[in-house]
Amino acid sequence: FTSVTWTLLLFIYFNFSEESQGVRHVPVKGLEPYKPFPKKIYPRFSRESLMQVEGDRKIHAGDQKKNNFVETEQNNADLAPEMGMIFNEQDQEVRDIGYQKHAFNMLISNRLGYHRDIPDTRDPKCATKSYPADLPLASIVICFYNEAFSALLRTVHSVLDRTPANLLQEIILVDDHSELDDLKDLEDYMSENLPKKVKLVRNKYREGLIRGRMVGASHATGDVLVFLDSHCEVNEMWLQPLLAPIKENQKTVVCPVIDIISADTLIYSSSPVVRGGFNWGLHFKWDPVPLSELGGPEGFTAPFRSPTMAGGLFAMDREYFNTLGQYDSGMDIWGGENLEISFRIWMCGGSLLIVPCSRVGHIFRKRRPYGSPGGHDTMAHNSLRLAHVWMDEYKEQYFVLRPELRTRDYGDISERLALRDRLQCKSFKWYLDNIYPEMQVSGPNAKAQPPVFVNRGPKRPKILQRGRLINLQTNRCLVAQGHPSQKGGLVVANECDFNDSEQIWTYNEENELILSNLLCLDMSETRSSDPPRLMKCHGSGGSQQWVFGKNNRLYQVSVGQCMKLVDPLSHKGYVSMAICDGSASQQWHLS
Ligand code: LR7
Ligand code: MN
Repeated sequence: FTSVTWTLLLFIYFNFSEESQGVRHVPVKGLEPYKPFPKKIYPRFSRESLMQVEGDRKIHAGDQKKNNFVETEQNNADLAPEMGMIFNEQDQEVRDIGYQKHAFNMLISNRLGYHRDIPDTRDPKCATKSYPADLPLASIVICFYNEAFSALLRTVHSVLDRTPANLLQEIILVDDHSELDDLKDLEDYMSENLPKKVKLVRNKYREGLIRGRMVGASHATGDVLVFLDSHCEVNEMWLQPLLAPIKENQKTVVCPVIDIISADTLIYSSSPVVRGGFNWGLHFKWDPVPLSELGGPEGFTAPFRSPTMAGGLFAMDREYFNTLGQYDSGMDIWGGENLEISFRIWMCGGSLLIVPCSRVGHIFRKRRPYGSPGGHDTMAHNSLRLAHVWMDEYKEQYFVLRPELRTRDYGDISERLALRDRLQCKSFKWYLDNIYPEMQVSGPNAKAQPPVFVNRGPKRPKILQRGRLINLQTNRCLVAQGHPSQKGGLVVANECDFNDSEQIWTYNEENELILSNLLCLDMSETRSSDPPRLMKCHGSGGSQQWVFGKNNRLYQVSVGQCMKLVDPLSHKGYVSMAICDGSASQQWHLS
């Protein structure tokens, strides 16, 4: 009966007790006291590689003088597509590991450093607005799990750079038991480079972002809590427009407009003004803003009501956060808490607004780069809790779509039901009728007309050029190996046939290359060694973004490499991606 047996018994006990409760409920007070990270030098990317890019496109004009690269300012307006260019194996490694661990281009994130200018995406009228001088003090809470060091620090610095010091009580970083090595010198960086206002709390166990935020909030001392994800950049005058409506009414919860930071290029771009909704699968979605919500003398710059929030970026009076029941601490890791707090705010007497004059960028990834301990579907677990506590008879709409969840255990919700009772919250029917009338309900509860929407219409990128894509070494044309309508089909360099319209490419202002008006030339982001192929155009750049550059090169933005004819002597005409070297096999011309 040795230690092995004991370990086994403990293992069984913990697993069993977790299963039987449905969740591992770790109370906030059981928090481990703050422990510093062990020291380790953070590996920085090679400066030489960047200098080559600089020489090429002057993307760091004015910064060459400075020695410490990480301190350089990057102007987004000059952010060249070649920012992700790969010059050597080390670059390749940073890029590939970055995509694996973080699902965005860490090579570019690292090269950007911790400060950069971003475009002011606000409506120009916002700049003329003024706010009261005596706004409440903000505590910024940022939870992170295995975040890329450069993205986390850019988040923190953007807050420090663009927030008036007299409104900033503190920034609380909650490390949710991260496992990455390169986060270990955060403590070092903080003591050397950051003001005391930036604090670090480490969770002893992986709590997930929901309990993580509760931990962060419990350490806060400011009047207002402002939650941010760990891969954000706040924009000009972002905080004042959020604090002002809260000062006016403690029960107002506000969200900024969430701008888009591309996961592939890190380019910051403006988001349309939309509001939050959801579907009966209990997934958050964006909706157009009904005309009735906009208008008034302030027009598009006035805060407007939103049925739900995306979840990560919002500000709320700290006292109100507590009286409204914080979050459901029985929810794990990720998902559902955004709808839960949205329903709770509206049903229990508060209101949820989006403030168009406050803009914060967020890196939108195509996949979530982490799982949950034990591989549990935490979204389903959390949604079940939310449905059973808040949705009354309408939870049936969810179960119609997810019948397998009808009998799934969701743990103890008695505390949350008691909260709903204590706060004397309204019914879910009231919420649907008054706050989200456009939601379609099927069955006996079907509803009246949805309101009229602002119609923005799809944007069509302008065509810059049309023609054949010719490899200059061989004078062969890039064509589909099979039929150009075949998704996933490869492209090869063949004899040009000037009567064949299926060899015609269009190149547009989104830098897409579209063959025969059908499919886009595309690269796999995670398997950069795969050859280019034809895929449905997705319109979000990155893997479908191609740039013609110096030496007739055809540069792929997300992969950071150039297209190359593999063997000019072979008639097969295979192409692949390779480090850009200006050689003849890498020269292409669209004509
Ligand atoms: O176990 C975890 N522990 C954490 O601390 C898992 C995550 N986290 C951290 C993570 O490092 C990040 O800072 O929590 C934050 C949010 O996690 P993300 O970035 O993986 O989430 P997301 O951006 O994919 O998802 C959105 O929905 C989530 C539902 O639970 C949260 O509410 C996120 O905050 C939310 N993000 C946004 O609202 C940003 C805009 C996205 C949109 C639309
Ligand atoms: Mn996020």
